[in-house]
Amino acid sequence: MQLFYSPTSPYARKCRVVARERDLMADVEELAVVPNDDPPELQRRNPLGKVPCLVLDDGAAIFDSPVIAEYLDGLGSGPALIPAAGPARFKVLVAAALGQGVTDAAYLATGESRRPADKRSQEVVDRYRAAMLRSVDHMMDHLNGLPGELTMGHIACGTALGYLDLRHGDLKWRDGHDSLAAWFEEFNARPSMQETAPA
Ligand SMILES: N[C@@H](CCC(=O)N[C@@H](CS)C(=O)NCC(=O)O)C(=O)O
Repeated sequence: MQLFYSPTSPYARKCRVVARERDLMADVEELAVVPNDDPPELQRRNPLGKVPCLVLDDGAAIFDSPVIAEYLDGLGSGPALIPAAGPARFKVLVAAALGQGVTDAAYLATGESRRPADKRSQEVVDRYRAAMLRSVDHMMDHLNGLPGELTMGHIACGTALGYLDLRHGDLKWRDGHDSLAAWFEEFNARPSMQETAPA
Protein backbone atom coordinates (compact mmCIF):
# COMPACT_ATOMS: atom_id res chain seq x y z
CA MET A 1 0.00 0.00 0.00
CA GLN A 2 1.06 3.56 -0.56
CA LEU A 3 0.01 6.41 1.67
CA PHE A 4 0.21 9.90 0.21
CA TYR A 5 0.74 12.40 3.00
CA SER A 6 2.24 15.75 3.77
CA PRO A 7 4.40 16.10 6.88
CA THR A 8 2.27 18.87 8.42
CA SER A 9 -1.17 17.44 7.57
CA PRO A 10 -3.03 16.56 10.77
CA TYR A 11 -5.41 14.32 8.81
CA ALA A 12 -2.50 12.38 7.33
CA ARG A 13 -0.80 12.22 10.72
CA LYS A 14 -3.86 10.54 12.19
CA CYS A 15 -3.64 7.78 9.55
CA ARG A 16 0.13 7.47 9.95
CA VAL A 17 -0.35 7.01 13.70
CA VAL A 18 -3.02 4.35 13.05
CA ALA A 19 -0.72 2.49 10.64
CA ARG A 20 1.99 2.40 13.32
CA GLU A 21 -0.32 1.48 16.19
CA ARG A 22 -1.75 -1.35 14.08
CA ASP A 23 1.77 -2.54 13.27
CA LEU A 24 1.28 -2.17 9.53
CA MET A 25 4.36 -0.18 8.53
CA ALA A 26 6.01 -3.14 6.81
CA ASP A 27 3.13 -2.95 4.30
CA VAL A 28 2.79 0.82 3.99
CA GLU A 29 5.02 2.99 1.82
CA GLU A 30 4.64 6.64 2.81
CA LEU A 31 4.93 9.13 -0.05
CA ALA A 32 5.30 12.81 0.86
CA VAL A 33 3.60 15.31 -1.48
CA VAL A 34 2.66 18.98 -1.38
CA PRO A 35 -1.09 18.96 -2.12
CA ASN A 36 -1.14 22.69 -2.92
CA ASP A 37 1.30 22.04 -5.79
CA ASP A 38 -1.41 19.91 -7.46
CA PRO A 39 0.70 16.74 -7.83
CA PRO A 40 -0.81 14.70 -10.68
CA GLU A 41 0.06 11.40 -9.01
CA LEU A 42 -2.18 12.41 -6.07
CA GLN A 43 -4.99 13.93 -8.14
CA ARG A 44 -5.11 10.80 -10.31
CA ARG A 45 -5.89 8.76 -7.18
CA ASN A 46 -7.92 11.29 -5.21
CA PRO A 47 -9.78 13.71 -7.49
CA LEU A 48 -10.24 15.99 -4.46
CA GLY A 49 -6.46 16.47 -4.49
CA LYS A 50 -6.22 16.04 -0.72
CA VAL A 51 -3.99 14.06 1.58
CA PRO A 52 -4.15 11.55 3.07
CA CYS A 53 -4.89 9.11 0.28
CA LEU A 54 -4.21 5.39 0.60
CA VAL A 55 -3.60 3.41 -2.59
CA LEU A 56 -4.09 -0.33 -2.27
CA ASP A 57 -1.95 -2.88 -4.11
CA ASP A 58 -4.72 -3.36 -6.70
CA GLY A 59 -4.70 0.40 -7.40
CA ALA A 60 -7.93 1.22 -5.56
CA ALA A 61 -7.78 4.50 -3.71
CA ILE A 62 -9.18 5.11 -0.26
CA PHE A 63 -9.51 8.66 0.93
CA ASP A 64 -10.79 10.84 3.68
CA SER A 65 -8.91 10.16 6.86
CA PRO A 66 -11.76 8.52 8.84
CA VAL A 67 -12.24 6.02 6.00
CA ILE A 68 -8.52 5.28 5.73
CA ALA A 69 -8.29 4.89 9.50
CA GLU A 70 -11.15 2.41 9.52
CA TYR A 71 -9.63 0.49 6.61
CA LEU A 72 -6.24 0.22 8.35
CA ASP A 73 -7.91 -0.70 11.63
CA GLY A 74 -9.54 -3.66 9.88
CA LEU A 75 -6.15 -4.93 8.69
CA GLY A 76 -4.25 -4.85 11.94
CA SER A 77 -4.12 -7.56 14.56
CA GLY A 78 -4.98 -7.26 18.25
CA PRO A 79 -7.84 -5.21 19.71
CA ALA A 80 -9.40 -2.89 17.13
CA LEU A 81 -9.19 0.89 17.53
CA ILE A 82 -12.89 1.13 16.63
CA PRO A 83 -15.08 -1.34 18.56
CA ALA A 84 -17.30 -3.34 16.22
CA ALA A 85 -20.52 -2.84 18.21
CA GLY A 86 -22.05 -1.76 21.47
CA PRO A 87 -22.08 1.56 23.34
CA ALA A 88 -18.27 1.82 23.25
CA ARG A 89 -18.40 1.99 19.45
CA PHE A 90 -20.34 5.25 19.47
CA LYS A 91 -18.29 6.75 22.27
CA VAL A 92 -15.19 6.11 20.17
CA LEU A 93 -16.79 7.40 16.96
CA VAL A 94 -18.02 10.58 18.63
CA ALA A 95 -14.62 11.26 20.21
CA ALA A 96 -13.07 10.65 16.79
CA ALA A 97 -15.56 13.10 15.26
CA LEU A 98 -14.66 15.67 17.92
CA GLY A 99 -10.98 15.33 17.05
CA GLN A 100 -11.77 15.53 13.34
CA GLY A 101 -13.96 18.62 13.92
CA VAL A 102 -11.26 20.41 15.92
CA THR A 103 -8.83 19.60 13.11
CA ASP A 104 -11.27 20.95 10.51
CA ALA A 105 -11.79 24.19 12.46
CA ALA A 106 -8.03 24.61 12.99
CA TYR A 107 -7.20 23.85 9.34
CA LEU A 108 -9.87 26.21 8.00
CA ALA A 109 -8.87 28.97 10.44
CA THR A 110 -5.27 28.61 9.28
CA GLY A 111 -6.35 28.89 5.65
CA GLU A 112 -8.50 31.95 6.35
CA SER A 113 -5.71 33.67 8.30
CA ARG A 114 -3.33 33.19 5.37
CA ARG A 115 -5.55 34.96 2.85
CA PRO A 116 -4.57 38.51 1.84
CA ALA A 117 -5.61 41.02 4.52
CA ASP A 118 -8.32 42.59 2.33
CA LYS A 119 -9.96 39.21 1.69
CA ARG A 120 -9.60 37.73 5.17
CA SER A 121 -12.57 37.58 7.53
CA GLN A 122 -11.65 37.90 11.18
CA GLU A 123 -15.24 36.96 12.01
CA VAL A 124 -14.78 33.59 10.30
CA VAL A 125 -11.43 32.98 12.05
CA ASP A 126 -12.97 33.89 15.43
CA ARG A 127 -15.86 31.51 14.86
CA TYR A 128 -13.49 28.60 14.17
CA ARG A 129 -11.36 29.54 17.18
CA ALA A 130 -14.41 29.59 19.44
CA ALA A 131 -15.34 26.10 18.19
CA MET A 132 -11.80 24.87 18.92
CA LEU A 133 -11.88 26.27 22.46
CA ARG A 134 -15.36 24.92 23.20
CA SER A 135 -14.29 21.51 21.94
CA VAL A 136 -11.13 21.53 24.05
CA ASP A 137 -13.37 22.30 27.07
CA HIS A 138 -15.29 19.08 26.37
CA MET A 139 -12.47 16.85 25.17
CA MET A 140 -11.37 15.37 28.50
CA ASP A 141 -14.94 14.27 29.28
CA HIS A 142 -15.03 12.42 25.96
CA LEU A 143 -11.62 10.84 26.57
CA ASN A 144 -12.68 9.76 30.07
CA GLY A 145 -15.67 7.96 28.57
CA LEU A 146 -13.54 5.84 26.23
CA PRO A 147 -12.42 2.26 26.83
CA GLY A 148 -9.08 1.97 28.68
CA GLU A 149 -7.09 0.72 25.71
CA LEU A 150 -6.05 2.94 22.80
CA THR A 151 -8.93 3.81 20.44
CA MET A 152 -9.56 5.90 17.37
CA GLY A 153 -11.05 8.53 19.68
CA HIS A 154 -7.74 8.94 21.51
CA ILE A 155 -5.80 9.15 18.25
CA ALA A 156 -8.13 11.70 16.59
CA CYS A 157 -8.15 13.95 19.69
CA GLY A 158 -4.40 13.59 20.22
CA THR A 159 -3.50 14.44 16.64
CA ALA A 160 -5.93 17.40 16.75
CA LEU A 161 -4.19 18.78 19.85
CA GLY A 162 -0.84 18.27 18.13
CA TYR A 163 -2.11 20.39 15.25
CA LEU A 164 -3.27 23.14 17.64
CA ASP A 165 0.31 23.23 18.95
CA LEU A 166 1.64 23.46 15.39
CA ARG A 167 -0.66 26.18 14.03
CA HIS A 168 -2.58 27.77 16.90
CA GLY A 169 -0.12 28.05 19.79
CA ASP A 170 -1.63 31.45 20.59
CA LEU A 171 -4.86 29.70 21.60
CA LYS A 172 -2.97 28.39 24.65
CA TRP A 173 -5.33 25.42 24.84
CA ARG A 174 -3.57 24.00 27.92
CA ASP A 175 -4.65 26.98 30.05
CA GLY A 176 -7.39 25.78 32.40
CA HIS A 177 -7.12 22.21 31.01
CA ASP A 178 -4.52 20.59 33.24
CA SER A 179 -5.81 17.03 32.95
CA LEU A 180 -6.11 17.25 29.15
CA ALA A 181 -2.58 18.68 28.98
CA ALA A 182 -1.29 15.80 31.15
CA TRP A 183 -3.14 13.26 29.01
CA PHE A 184 -1.68 14.76 25.83
CA GLU A 185 1.84 14.76 27.21
CA GLU A 186 1.62 11.02 27.78
CA PHE A 187 -0.13 10.33 24.48
CA ASN A 188 2.35 12.47 22.56
CA ALA A 189 5.25 10.41 23.93
CA ARG A 190 4.05 7.32 22.05
CA PRO A 191 6.51 6.26 19.34
CA SER A 192 3.72 6.60 16.74
CA MET A 193 3.36 10.30 17.61
CA GLN A 194 7.08 10.96 17.90
CA GLU A 195 7.79 9.34 14.52
CA THR A 196 5.09 11.43 12.80
CA ALA A 197 5.82 14.78 14.46
CA PRO A 198 5.73 17.57 11.83
CA ALA A 199 9.28 18.21 10.64
N1 LIG B 1 -11.72 15.51 5.22
C1 LIG B 1 -10.40 15.24 4.75
C2 LIG B 1 -9.57 16.53 4.81
C3 LIG B 1 -8.19 16.35 4.15
C4 LIG B 1 -7.52 17.70 3.90
O1 LIG B 1 -8.16 18.77 3.86
N2 LIG B 1 -6.19 17.65 3.67
C5 LIG B 1 -5.45 18.85 3.38
C6 LIG B 1 -4.06 18.81 4.01
S1 LIG B 1 -4.14 19.00 5.74
C7 LIG B 1 -5.23 18.94 1.89
O2 LIG B 1 -4.81 17.99 1.27
N3 LIG B 1 -5.48 20.13 1.32
C8 LIG B 1 -5.23 20.40 -0.06
C9 LIG B 1 -6.43 20.98 -0.76
O3 LIG B 1 -7.48 21.17 -0.12
O4 LIG B 1 -6.31 21.24 -1.95
C10 LIG B 1 -9.78 14.11 5.56
O5 LIG B 1 -10.22 13.91 6.72
O6 LIG B 1 -8.91 13.39 5.05
